[in-house]
Amino acid sequence: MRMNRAGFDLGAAGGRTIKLLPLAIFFVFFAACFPFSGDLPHEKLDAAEPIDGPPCGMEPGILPCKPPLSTSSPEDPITATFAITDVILDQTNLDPPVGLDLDGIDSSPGSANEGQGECGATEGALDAKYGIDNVIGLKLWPDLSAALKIECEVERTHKRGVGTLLIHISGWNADKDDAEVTVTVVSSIAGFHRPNWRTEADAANAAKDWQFLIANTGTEEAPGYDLPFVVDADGNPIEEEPCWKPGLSTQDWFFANPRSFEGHFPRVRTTRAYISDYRLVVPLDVRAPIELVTDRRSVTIPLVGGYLVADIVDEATRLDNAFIAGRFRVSDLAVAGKAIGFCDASHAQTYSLYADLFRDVPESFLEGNPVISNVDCTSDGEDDLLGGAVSIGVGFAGVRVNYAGLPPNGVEVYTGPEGDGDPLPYGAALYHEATDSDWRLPDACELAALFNNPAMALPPAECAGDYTYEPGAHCSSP
Ligand SMILES: [Ca+2]
Ligand SMILES: [Ca+2]
Ligand SMILES: [Ca+2]
Repeated sequence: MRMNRAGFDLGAAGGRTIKLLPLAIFFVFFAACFPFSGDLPHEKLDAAEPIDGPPCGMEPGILPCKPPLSTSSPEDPITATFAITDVILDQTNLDPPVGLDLDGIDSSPGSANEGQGECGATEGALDAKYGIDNVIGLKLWPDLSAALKIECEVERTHKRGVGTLLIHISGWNADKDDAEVTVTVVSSIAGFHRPNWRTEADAANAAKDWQFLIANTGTEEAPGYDLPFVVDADGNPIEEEPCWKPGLSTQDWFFANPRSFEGHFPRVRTTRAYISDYRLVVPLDVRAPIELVTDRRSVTIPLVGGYLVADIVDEATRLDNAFIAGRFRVSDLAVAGKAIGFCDASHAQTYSLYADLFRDVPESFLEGNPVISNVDCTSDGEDDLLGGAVSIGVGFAGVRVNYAGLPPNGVEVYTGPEGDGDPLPYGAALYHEATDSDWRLPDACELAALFNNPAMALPPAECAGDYTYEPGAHCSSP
């Protein structure tokens, strides 16, 4: 039962479970006239008959071609879970930058369409080499990175097992080409170094008396943030965080955050991923955004026509050259800006300058009606109508780890030690709805306002210089 609850092993869980899937959520994808806006590249036919479709191949900026359907079988046995590491937002020093040529137009310097941007946007007018569209990584983020250290914050939080993004592949034939694999993306609520666990059932059994709690970790002097922590049956914290030992990273086990699930099913899940020459291609649904979480801020990434791409390398022990790319609607970007710590409303108008790809995203687009180019610009800077979309590409790597399932007993808000009743300083009640037992994602501007302390939105001191995760003392034992 736990495996069904966790949702990862749906393929193996039998037809009864699969019938319960809300099919409409998982299988609706939208079509449009732009390359990569939702349509996968046409598969190479077994016969030598060419068909029209967006360009595909192994060159930078485009998606690899989908292999023939005959490469996949419903019995494909391989599953693998990877944890993402080394997130790179700032693309300044990367040549070429990560990302896709999302519009099929090369407006890079020296190209025939040099400087062509949408809606008169100035910052988004120049593509990178190969026509790659990544305005956030090349233009917006370098301007912001002096004030924010998200890459460092993500690393220090995810390495501890909090918010770690887990990419789970199933239905893989273990070969270099597979036309159909299922990919699920969830974030972890806690991770532990457990060399002796072998299966998800081991994890569930070991954790059957554990409590997964959400509590404020701060003190009166240094107000903190709501973070998950785990105690055993005697109330002792379980602190053996992941060790990330090279070559032994599957000794690290990660429990999924129930936030990543709708009922018993993962929110970010597709059966339409494929693998071409060991390059994984995963279409992303704008209505099921990936959540990137640190211990003091968070960002949801609702990409229109987004993809996750990654090379599966070293006998499937690592992901390399991985990225998420797509279109970020300006209105969504304004919301995300606040959650990551840009608390001044005027930033919202600024984002319009970076509009790159198309003028607006009408609802009809999401229903498969490609009418984008008929929509007027609305981002004139003189009203609150924020139009357009901004291109993004976020690079990362991945390490093979193990998936422990959902917390066996769910997650509770910590309200104080038993018999005491006093919540911790700045207790969870400050920032949770009374009925909300999920971990609410940190929102930097909300926290700064709540504590009347703008410093709450600033990066942690240890992110001022080069940061490297130091595994705990328990990791030095053999
Ligand atoms: Ca397959
Ligand atoms: Ca462009
Ligand atoms: Ca382009």
